Amino acid sequence: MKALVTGFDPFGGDEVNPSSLAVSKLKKRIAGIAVHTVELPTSYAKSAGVLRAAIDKVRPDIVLCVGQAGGRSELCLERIGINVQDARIRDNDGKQPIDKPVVKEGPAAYFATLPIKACVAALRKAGLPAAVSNTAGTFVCNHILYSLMDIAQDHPAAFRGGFLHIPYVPEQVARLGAAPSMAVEDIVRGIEIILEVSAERTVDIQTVEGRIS
Ligand code: PCA
Repeated sequence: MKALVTGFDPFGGDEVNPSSLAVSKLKKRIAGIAVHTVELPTSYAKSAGVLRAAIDKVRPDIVLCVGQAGGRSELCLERIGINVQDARIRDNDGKQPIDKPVVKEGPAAYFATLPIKACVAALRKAGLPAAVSNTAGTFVCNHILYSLMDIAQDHPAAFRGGFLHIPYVPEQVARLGAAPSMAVEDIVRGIEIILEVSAERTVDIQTVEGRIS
């Protein structure tokens, strides 16, 4: 079993991105899974190409992309990527697309294919705050979740994929001011648990994680 885990480089004027901080600390082998990592640029134009090249090279069974969601307090397993690019800020190429599709004439959305509810349950059992999220936003993280699942549609090597949005790390909140944060060690442990659960099961559990808003 092989896993590819990606993080993003810092964006929006920040000095670090907790996703690449955490991904760089992953062990090369977790519960029998060979773990490969790559950093993606926070760029609408370039990120999906770097991701596809890594998938072509590694030929993983599982792909987990990780990105920062400043302001969130939990490890958020994203359910869905939508075919929309609508940027509130510029990406690292200075681009700010408004209401553009990720893939012209692609489907409106793709679901992640990792067992997100089983992952959330296992994370909570390990004492880590976790949730199913029904929106990855409309910035580069949503773009990469949509692109990942679009690549999965016709890639010669079958893989399952998903996206994890993570809170700030404490050093960012020390600079930026009041917001929730999570220690990088806890984020690393969370990623390990997600990989273990995703390797173990292809079918998700049925638990109540729905939200009214
Ligand atoms: N978070 C951004 C893009 C890169 C990252 O780490 C997002 O949520 O879209």
